[in-house]
Amino acid sequence: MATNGEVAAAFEELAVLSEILGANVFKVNAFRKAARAVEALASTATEMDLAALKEIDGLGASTAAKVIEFGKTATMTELEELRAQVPPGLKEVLAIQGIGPKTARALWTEAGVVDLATLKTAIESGAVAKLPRMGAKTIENMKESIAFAESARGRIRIGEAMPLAESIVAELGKLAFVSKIAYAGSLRRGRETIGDIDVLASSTDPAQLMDAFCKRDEVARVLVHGDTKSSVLTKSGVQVDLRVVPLDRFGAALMYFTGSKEHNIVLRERAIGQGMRLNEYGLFKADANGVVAEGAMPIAAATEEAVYAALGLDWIPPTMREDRGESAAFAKGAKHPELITVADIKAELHSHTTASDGSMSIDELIDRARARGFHTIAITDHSKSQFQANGLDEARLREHIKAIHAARARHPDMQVWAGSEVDILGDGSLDYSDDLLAELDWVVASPHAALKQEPKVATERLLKAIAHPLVHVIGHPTGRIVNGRPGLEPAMNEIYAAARQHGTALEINSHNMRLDLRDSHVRAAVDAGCMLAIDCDVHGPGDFDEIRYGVLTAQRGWLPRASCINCMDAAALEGWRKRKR
Ligand code: DGT
Ligand code: CA
Ligand code: CA
Ligand code: ZN
Repeated sequence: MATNGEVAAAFEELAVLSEILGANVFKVNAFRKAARAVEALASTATEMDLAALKEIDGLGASTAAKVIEFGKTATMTELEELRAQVPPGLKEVLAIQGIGPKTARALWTEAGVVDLATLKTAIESGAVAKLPRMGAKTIENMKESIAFAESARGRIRIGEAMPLAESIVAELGKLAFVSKIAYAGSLRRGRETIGDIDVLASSTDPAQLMDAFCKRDEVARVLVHGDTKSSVLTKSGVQVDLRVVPLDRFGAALMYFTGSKEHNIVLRERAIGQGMRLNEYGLFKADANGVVAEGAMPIAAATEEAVYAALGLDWIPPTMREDRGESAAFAKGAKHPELITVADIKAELHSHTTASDGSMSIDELIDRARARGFHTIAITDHSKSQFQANGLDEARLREHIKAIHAARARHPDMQVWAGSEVDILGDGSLDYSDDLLAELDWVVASPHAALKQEPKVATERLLKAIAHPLVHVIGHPTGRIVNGRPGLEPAMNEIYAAARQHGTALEINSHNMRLDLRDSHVRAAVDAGCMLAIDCDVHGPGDFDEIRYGVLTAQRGWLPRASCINCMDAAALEGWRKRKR
């Protein structure tokens, strides 16, 4: 059964492809609208009949029929036709920051660009500069983005790796001859980018398991097909390794292949210091010369807990296995840090409705927040400078505040705040007057433009926003995009000190493309005594699910619950909000 996300993605691709092919704007918009409509649907689109689909706001006769077709064939005839007309390499051109479908079309039809390589040639030859609206600055930006994209290639975002690994583990795990299966490596440690996906399994029929793995739909090429290890490359260019290990050694193998390498080294040295040897087969007793007897049975190997315990340690969460002090913090008897989990998050404090660039109404957003078990939702649409995101001018914001406050009566069980994600302008001033900001319950201030400032200028800019008495949270403080753009590089120590001094929280934006603050920032901010927010920057219903990536990042930064405003109970959070009102 196709999910609404898959149907919406198909419509979005239809929109992009038809725009590249020069279709009229009504047609392009119809596809975009259909994508939004399906994405926002509470029930599964492909389970509905044609009549019901046509009733949905945003779907017409033709798009509704496409939903039906997608339900039956997992694709759309028109989509396949358009795909066949557009050079496949244009996808990577579109992935460059600042190149949308319109620009891609111009590059393709007027400068012969069909992929990244031809784009680079066309820039060098001056062909791109001859196109309309291609100033020297735009081209310079394009060149930087290309260089950045090339350097980042090879590591994929966790948001791409996780669903892939989870489907492999879930589906292979159902096979009768698979007794245990889990993903390991950097993915299990929750890193923001993943080099390759490592999967471990125990099986009563390893050969059959390897066959099943190598024959999966997403596999483009089998790199290695062995009895204990196979490696494949997926169609999207991701390498996945599967290793089969004995069931009674699964814990030791999982520890070894989860890493990090640095963490493993610390553990191995610890083992040696205690007269033992640790490897992927287990923890073994060594003799006076440090030698393990041939064929010796391990002291511990079946579970991670057993191996850690035999080393005198409590089980260390994978997100903390980076040799950043965890072996001391988790020594038996030490009071070790407790990690935040998704279940601890009780509020979403950065969200968008249809008033700016979100896909949900105020009521739907509140309903979805309640369904997550949250007690508080802050509605923070974009401010006026974000015109491309339909940012609200003063008059519209005042109307929006009224509408949000009116919604409270319909949702007395929820704490609903009228807020704004107000732009931090290039000079650190905010996009609305203080008078208007004071009318809001909640203010997230975020940098969106001018993200290539000198570090000194960027520092001053953020410090000004942090010190503003009406600002509660700094949203995605650096503006970086994972594998996309580096963002601001302010003097972070000054940022943490000011945030602590002014009681302004710093956000971990959970979206897997942002993860901003990143893990190392979180750790330093916690050490500096800051409060942090973990938010999803919700634009559509699916965005609530991004919280897992924000929580993994928080764990990697050793963020305690007490330092996270989203973990407060409703009254405490309200009290925290009011300090700035
Ligand atoms: P990645 O794939 O680059 O995102 O990072 P990892 O951490 O997944 O690294 P990967 O796939 O090369 O290896 C998986 C784990 O296996 C790694 O985290 C630790 C373990 N490992 C691999 N090679 C070595 C090694 O030479 N020494 C030790 N101690 N552990 C290793
Ligand atoms: Ca890996
Ligand atoms: Ca690997
Ligand atoms: Zn936002």
